[in-house]
Amino acid sequence: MSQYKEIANYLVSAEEERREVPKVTVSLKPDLTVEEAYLVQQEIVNRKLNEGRRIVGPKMGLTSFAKMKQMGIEEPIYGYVFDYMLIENGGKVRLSDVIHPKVEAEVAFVMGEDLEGPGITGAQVLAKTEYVLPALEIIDSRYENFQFTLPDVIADNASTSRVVFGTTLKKPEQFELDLVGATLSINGEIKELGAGAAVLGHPAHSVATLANMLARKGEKVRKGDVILTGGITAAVKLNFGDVVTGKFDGFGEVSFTVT
Ligand code: OOG
Ligand code: MG
Repeated sequence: MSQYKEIANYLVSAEEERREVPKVTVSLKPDLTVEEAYLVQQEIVNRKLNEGRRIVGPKMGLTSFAKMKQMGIEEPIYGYVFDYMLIENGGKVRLSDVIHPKVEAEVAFVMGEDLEGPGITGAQVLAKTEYVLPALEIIDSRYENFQFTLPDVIADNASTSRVVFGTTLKKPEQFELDLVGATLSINGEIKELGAGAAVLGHPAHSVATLANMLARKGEKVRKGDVILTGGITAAVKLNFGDVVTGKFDGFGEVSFTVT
């Protein structure tokens, strides 16, 4: 078995058994590079596809200037959302299904056409977008204490765990997505707030960056992909009984309960 596949199995076991594990770079592979981390991630994706899971779309992570600065990086990361990760709006996230979840408010894009980099711009993204919609992403690093290096988090499918999409679909031209404000409340109390501009200046830039990153591997963003563009707000830790609500200006609400 390749070492990448071995690391992929280590991380999928942690996810499936709902337990946190030491970072890959602690001892499994201390010299893991970003390029190798994406090969591990690819093994995770292949394994899930072989098990009959379906990809909903790619997701971008670490797209806020604050998170990039904190991680000391110049480029965001991506991972993949699978069908089994979807929770309906108003539904439940069971704590027993996850490890130490956090939630963040995001804007998602549904692509109407393929987007093939390099050189994709935000304007091109908007022209090829079918709809935009609000989302709450539940991230759940498989690593101890939710702590990791850049290669670790890439290998771990960018902490992807669950997603709740809102039910209000809008055409992107109805909005100035950089100015869309969002609040993230737990049990009626606002915990975090922000605007679309927190995401690389404009959420469309996040999709453009994704297309340009995928182009390096000869891949593209596909028509029908539902893409999470990255947290507008900081991520908030979830606890049993939390009622979580994301309110997005012009988009309505997205919510779920932690049980
Ligand atoms: C990595 C995933 C971050 C986002 O929107 O920035 C992410 C992490 O912070 O665990 O999904
Ligand atoms: Mg996210």
